[in-house]
Amino acid sequence: MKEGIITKGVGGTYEVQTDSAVLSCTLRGRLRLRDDRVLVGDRVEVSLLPGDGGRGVVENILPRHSELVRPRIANVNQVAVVFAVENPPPNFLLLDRILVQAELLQLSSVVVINKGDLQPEVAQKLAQVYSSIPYPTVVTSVIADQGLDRFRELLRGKITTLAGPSGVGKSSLLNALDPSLSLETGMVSAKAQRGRHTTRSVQLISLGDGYVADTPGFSQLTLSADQEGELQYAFPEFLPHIEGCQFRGCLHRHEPGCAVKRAVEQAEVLPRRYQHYLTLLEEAKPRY
Ligand SMILES: Nc1nc2c(ncn2[C@@H]2O[C@H](COP(=O)(O)OP(=O)(O)OP(=O)(O)O)[C@@H](O)[C@H]2O)c(=O)[nH]1
Ligand SMILES: [Mg+2]
Ligand SMILES: [Zn+2]
Repeated sequence: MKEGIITKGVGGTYEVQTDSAVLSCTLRGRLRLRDDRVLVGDRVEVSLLPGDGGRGVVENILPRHSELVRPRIANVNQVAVVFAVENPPPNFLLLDRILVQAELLQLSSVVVINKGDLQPEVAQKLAQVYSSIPYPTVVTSVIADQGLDRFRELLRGKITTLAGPSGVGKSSLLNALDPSLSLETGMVSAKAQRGRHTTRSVQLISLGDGYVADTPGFSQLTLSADQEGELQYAFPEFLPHIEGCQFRGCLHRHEPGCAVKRAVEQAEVLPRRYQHYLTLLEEAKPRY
């Protein structure tokens, strides 16, 4: 029996990557009973079929640590939020939404600021902002061959899903890390017109000893009303201040003696991040 990870599943055939090979596998009967029993990202035990050694049968699914709904992948433990310093211009609210979503799902995040070649100084400033939160942050450029080793380092040993708008260079980055991938890249507008993303199937790409999902759709954050009090903990830079608030249960809006607001005034918390906290809090507010 071999252990491996499911990297792809199409029409009942699953690709399983072991430490030595990529196997084309079917499922043992009882695993087929429910269609959603097996996910890309699942660690599995495989028995090899006699023959050239490239085929096997998935016998068991090992315990799943996590299950992401969109993209539907098991055992993801990291999100790499990718945005471009320019073209398309950064959407900071979207970026913070993704970071907050990742925090609420208890996934670790890394921030990748791509196209650093277009605006090197702006890119460095943005990198300072996010690394002070603190998130592991890297400025990359596929064109100037910048930050790619660091990015590879951040992916090591993890199952990472990429998140970020169309056209920021997610596929280009993965191609740069492994040219043999030949992932499709292209212009934003042309892609949007064809609406290509929605139909793409989930797939894990093996990079070093890590795996990456190049799927554009990371679930959009929708907060339920009962997450109102939880939201503050999804802003890591708030944490050193929360205890200092005058009122227990302070939501850092208009409450007097609020240590988080004080931290914003003293430039210890970025005003934009605080504004986004308020925006997301507003969305989570119960509607009576
Ligand atoms: N200047 C510059 N352009 C880049 C860089 N990386 C990617 N691009 C360009 O940006 C465009 C979009 O790149 P993609 O890799 O297709 O972007 P994506 O994030 O995968 O987009 P979707 O698959 O639509 O989500 C392409 O024309 C790339 O050549 C970079 O570091 N610098
Ligand atoms: Mg892409
Ligand atoms: Zn407060």
